[in-house]
Amino acid sequence: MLTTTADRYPTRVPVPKPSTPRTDPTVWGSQPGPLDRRTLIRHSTTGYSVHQNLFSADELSSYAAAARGLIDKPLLRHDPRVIREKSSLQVRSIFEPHKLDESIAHLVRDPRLLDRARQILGSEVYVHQCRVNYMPGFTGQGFYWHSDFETWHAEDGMPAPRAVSASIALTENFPYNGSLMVMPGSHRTFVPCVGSTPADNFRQSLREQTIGVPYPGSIAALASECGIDQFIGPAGSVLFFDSNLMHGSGNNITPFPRSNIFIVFNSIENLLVEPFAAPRPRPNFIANRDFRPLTSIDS
Ligand code: 6CS
Ligand code: FE
Repeated sequence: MLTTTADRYPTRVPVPKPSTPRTDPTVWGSQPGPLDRRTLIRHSTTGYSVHQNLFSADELSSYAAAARGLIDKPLLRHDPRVIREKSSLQVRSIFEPHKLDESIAHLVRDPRLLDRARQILGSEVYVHQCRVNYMPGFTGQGFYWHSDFETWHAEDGMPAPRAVSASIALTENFPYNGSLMVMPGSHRTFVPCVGSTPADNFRQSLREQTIGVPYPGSIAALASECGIDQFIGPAGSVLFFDSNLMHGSGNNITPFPRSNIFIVFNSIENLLVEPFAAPRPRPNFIANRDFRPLTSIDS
């Protein structure tokens, strides 16, 4: 008998629906790990935590070089994993860099990241999605306010917000070069979005998201309730943020690129099912369906 997973976070609805409270924990269980109690409480309350100096400058510059090297790879010129900016056609994101570069393959299995993700999610984890967002200087287009979980629930069939993103700064994240803005505490509210999901929506949404975008009224309400924080810091800074945290970034008109690697760890207790609000699942490079748990490498 085919079992269907209950949809506890309905979205992509025909008419506006009020926001609903999150009915899941943010930090799952109380497993031992590298995060102390104070950090776990802060992560649970605000929906994010910043981890400075996890990687050495040498390690970081090799990851940054690897990410830059992917841009000019002739083999990738017409690869669907390379997403270009709508206006400048410069590379906006490259998905699955961990399958394209050996050093990034190691990074996703680095215990300095894995052990934090396992502790927050209270289980073994696998990579749901990995991408480099390049946010090039002068022409980098931003990402409008959104909850990643809203998209991963609707279009990838992620049942619950039991996933955490690690954003690793490859270049300095200044306040003015398109750094990530987050609304602390917004992860505790689920904002249903209006509008059904077109087939193959990802072909448009990864360049500019128009479906799964909360109404300005909901964004304003959350912003006045939560405020807005910015993730800024030197290359090597790492932001862990909850899958349902409301976030966005502005355009980058400065000469300084804001390139970050995003690794999304999903719990093996939260495996993808059929999309909750889309005609069919997205491709594997956006929503990985190889659910084998990650094993750590010696860093
Ligand atoms: O659709 C997605 O999965 C991607 N879109 C955004 C704006 N953030 C999360 C993810 O990279
Ligand atoms: Fe996002």
